[in-house]
Amino acid sequence: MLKGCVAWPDTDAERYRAAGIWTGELLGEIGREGARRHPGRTAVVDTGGRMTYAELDAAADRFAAGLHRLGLRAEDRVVVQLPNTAAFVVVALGLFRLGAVPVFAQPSHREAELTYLARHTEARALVVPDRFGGYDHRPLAATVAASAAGLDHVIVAGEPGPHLALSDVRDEPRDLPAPDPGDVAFFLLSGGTTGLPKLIPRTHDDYAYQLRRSAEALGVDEHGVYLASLPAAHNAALGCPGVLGTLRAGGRVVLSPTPSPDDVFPLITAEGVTLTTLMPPLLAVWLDLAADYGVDLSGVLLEVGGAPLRPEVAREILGRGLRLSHWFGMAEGPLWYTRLDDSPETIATTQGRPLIPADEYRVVDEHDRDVPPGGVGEFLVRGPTTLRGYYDAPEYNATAFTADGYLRTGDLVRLTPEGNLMVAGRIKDVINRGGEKIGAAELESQIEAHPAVRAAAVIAVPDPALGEKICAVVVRRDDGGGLDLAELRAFLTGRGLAAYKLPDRLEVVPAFSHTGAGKVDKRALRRSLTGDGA
Ligand code: OOB
Repeated sequence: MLKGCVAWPDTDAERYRAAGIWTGELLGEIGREGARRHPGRTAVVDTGGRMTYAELDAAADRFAAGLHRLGLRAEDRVVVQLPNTAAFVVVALGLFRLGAVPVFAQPSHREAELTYLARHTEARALVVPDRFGGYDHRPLAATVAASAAGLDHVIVAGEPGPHLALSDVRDEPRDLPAPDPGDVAFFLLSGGTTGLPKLIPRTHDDYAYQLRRSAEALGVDEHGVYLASLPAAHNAALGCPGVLGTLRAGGRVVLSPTPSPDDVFPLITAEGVTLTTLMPPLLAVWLDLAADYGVDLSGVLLEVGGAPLRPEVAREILGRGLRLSHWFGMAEGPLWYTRLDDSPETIATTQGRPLIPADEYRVVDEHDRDVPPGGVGEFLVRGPTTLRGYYDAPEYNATAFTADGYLRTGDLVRLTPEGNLMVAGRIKDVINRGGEKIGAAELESQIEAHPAVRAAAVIAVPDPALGEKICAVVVRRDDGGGLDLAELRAFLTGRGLAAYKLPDRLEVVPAFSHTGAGKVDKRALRRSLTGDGA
């Protein structure tokens, strides 16, 4: 196992292998069978063009060989920040084939996040686009490389500027030693833990099983056409079954640069999309605009999760004859979903049943005692796709998992008598802004760097469109100078923080009240600012 990662205990690993859950499949094999069986069929479509299975397979091999020639080897970490383009797929498969370990960053991440990821994983290379969404990633990459020791290679998809062009990182395919399927294939970013963002190691064995199971569950085979409209770097679009699961099944992947109707609706019609993954706020926008754009969504299975989906919206979708699967998911591994033949009320009001039949789960109170049936408690999960430890975080791991290996999700749930999951809230200090997760502690420490701020507490405030927005509550320093929302946002942007983490609202209070445990009493803050103490 890669240093800093926690393996499953041998007894569990043996059980998962004996049950045919972990099969030794390598993620780098994705695309190979398609290239053999139907080389001329389209594998990937993006705004720049189309790639067949044969082209994708060859490009991934050449990229892996090019990295090898540069001196990269198995287990080397590579931060990958690419938008939804064919380059994302080529880079991911090439790295898997080399056995190097991609660290998937979001396109919206900036200096603060990328530098942290590069340093924390001791990355040897960084892959970025030239420009995306009007932003030039090349100077950003230069800054990150300059402050992360050992990051020797910046690779740019597109015009490279002073860096290496992705199109030049290629060589004649060569035989590379196969990685161990039980080892880490890539890292995902956690959607919310205490302190700095945590990294989730996903192994070949565990992710290959997630891809297989989720493709089976949603009926994705070689006729499937998957639209990635959320970033492919996020578990929801990467592997549920997403980009990788669709290619594994021999289907076609359509990559949209953004989830906005202008980008996705023409692709849905032109490519005959059969499945896409969405977070609830976008779903509402798509529903509102589909008729105006003349797009027919009836052929598309809508896979929705990541944040609470209002039952009224779900009922409207089903009422229009559209197909919906309602998901609870985490980058850490747990996945639950409603089946297509579940009743409309089950689909509208629950997140369904486990995707992974071998998962073990509990709903517990604050003393880790099982709550009575139907009661609300924290959701604990352990299983063949759920990590046993965050990367290089032994102290945090001691609290984030039970002694017997269950992940404490930080989500409050209850189970219906039929065994369906209902998310009821959370105890982790995270803001879920329309599906984007913002760790309060990370943002608070950034805000506290402002000279006018003595102390900061970040809380969620309700928002009709996004579900939650970010409110920064601060106690000022007497001598710190002026502070308003626009200035605070500019300050945080100047510190290299991604735009989705910027506060939507700023409140100044004279002092914080504290709980008995000495923490800022966020419930009291929420109550005083929103009338809601939940
Ligand atoms: C997905 O993954 P992450 O890692 O960005 O976020 C996980 C967290 C969960 O712990 C929970 O707090 C929240 O997102 N969440 C939901 C939810 N699904 C996820 N909260 C309420 N209702 C839901 N249906 O968000 C993710 C990963 C794979 C598939 C789908 C979503």
